[in-house]
Amino acid sequence: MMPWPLNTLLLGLLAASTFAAAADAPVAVVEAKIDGNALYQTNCASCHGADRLGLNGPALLPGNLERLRRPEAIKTIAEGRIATQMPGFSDKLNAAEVKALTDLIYTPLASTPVWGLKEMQASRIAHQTNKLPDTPVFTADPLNLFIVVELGDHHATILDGDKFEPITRFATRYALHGGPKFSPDGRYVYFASRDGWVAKYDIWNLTLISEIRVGINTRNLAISSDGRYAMIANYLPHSMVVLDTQDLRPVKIIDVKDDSGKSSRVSAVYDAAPRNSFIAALKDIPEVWEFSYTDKNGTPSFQPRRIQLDDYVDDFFFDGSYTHLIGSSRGGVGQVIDLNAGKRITTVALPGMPHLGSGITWAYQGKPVLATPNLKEGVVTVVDMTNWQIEKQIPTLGPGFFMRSHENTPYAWVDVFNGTKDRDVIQIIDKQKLEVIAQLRPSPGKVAAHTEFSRDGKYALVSIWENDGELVIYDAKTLQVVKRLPMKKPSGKYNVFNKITRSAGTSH
Ligand code: DHE
Repeated sequence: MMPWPLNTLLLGLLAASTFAAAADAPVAVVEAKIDGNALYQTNCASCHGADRLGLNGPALLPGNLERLRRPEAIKTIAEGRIATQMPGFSDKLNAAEVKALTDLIYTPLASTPVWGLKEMQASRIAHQTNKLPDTPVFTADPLNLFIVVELGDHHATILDGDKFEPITRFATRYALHGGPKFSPDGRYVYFASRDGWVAKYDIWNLTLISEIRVGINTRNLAISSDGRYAMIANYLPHSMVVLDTQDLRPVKIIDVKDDSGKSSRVSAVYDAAPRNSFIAALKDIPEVWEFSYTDKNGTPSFQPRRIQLDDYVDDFFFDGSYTHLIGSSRGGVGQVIDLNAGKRITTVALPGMPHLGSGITWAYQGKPVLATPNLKEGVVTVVDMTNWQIEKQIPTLGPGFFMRSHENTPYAWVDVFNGTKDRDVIQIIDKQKLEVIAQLRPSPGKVAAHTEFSRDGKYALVSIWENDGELVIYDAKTLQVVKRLPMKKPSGKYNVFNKITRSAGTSH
């Protein structure tokens, strides 16, 4: 980085030349040039990376901004972006400075970063190669553990889900994002960080096994239902990566491109266990891709089955049998895709910006319903999954982010994380009345978000989203606090049993 921003130097030169020329009028007027790069380093680099390759914010390169037109980019820099951590800068930067930043982010880098097989292999670290015991080194129920991701200082805690006592706490890569995923028996947990690191951790032996960097800017990862493969979705490069879960060795890298050669970021990838496949949606190409992992002759080919659509899919959810995918795009309509037929069968009039990734299902009057919080409006939308009609819009105190329930509780819990006020509230919805019946303030004045239930559904754990935050543990029936545990910005917590049994009340 330059010791002095270019605009300071130019202003200095301008002042000097004005002084020197004072005696010899007329003076030429030189306009100070705004240095977009210096502005970027001051205002953007801490989240988007000094090199614009992304950190906990996405990469800011022309190839990754394809769906964001310049006027929208200007608005985003000035006003912030809904449903993300991106603040508005209009109080710090003037219009010309915002424009200079916009010009910068639409300028290609001098050299395009490469992250291929060679780079991945070189990054792989085998922390543990010895065979470790096949029984847990602790006495707690190995299926009723919670993995708590603490974003505040980039650690994870393994929590005994009966005693609510930490078993261990260990450092993770920087800025984990998305739910960690488990092996089918719950022994191993896999993490993905926003900057592309995937880690495999042996919960029973409390030991980190291996790590590999699979991308520069990563979305999320999925584990096959047979436990053999991990599939990772990337924003940068425009790729998907398959790893052998045994040792995290790369099995296949898939360039994400359409027939014309246009490449795309990947919105996310999920395991569709009943179909024995991974399903991914693309951000810049209106397609959904399915990768079967049923072996015909040894290693699956991981050739995508491409389902072409009329609209992009940014956020999505599946029905219980994984026959239907319900997708939405920022500002678009909800579309229901029949994965067997390989086409869109209907649309759903979802208002605002539903957060389908946080959707949950339950039985209501004998039929399955899907409920989703909304990132833009104070409403939880309940959709009848037999006919894709809206059953009810439940008004809430403000836009939410995460929603959770469990088979053994009559309630669903939703936060006001995306609101401008009441962000310290968790609202409790009665799943049969379809209305809010209680609201909790776990720690008044502090942001509360992300609930997860214990294995039996008797306890609900809520995060206080602060660097010096907490897990607040509730009796899910009486709605009384039973314990508080200090944690560093516990962004999410994941119960082994609920995840590996695919509880309808949690994310998969
Ligand atoms: Fe997330 C899950 C996408 C912003 C915290 N988030 C996910 C998943 C996706 C996603 C696709 C599911 C992945 C999985 O579990 O396999 N998130 C996005 C976005 O597109 C968005 C809106 C913009 C972005 O910056 O990428 C976004 N997410 C955020 C945040 O700002 C949050 C609050 C803080 C952070 O960590 O950056 C955040 N997202 C989370 C968490 C989960 C998640 C805690 C896991 C939820 C779960 O319980 O499964």
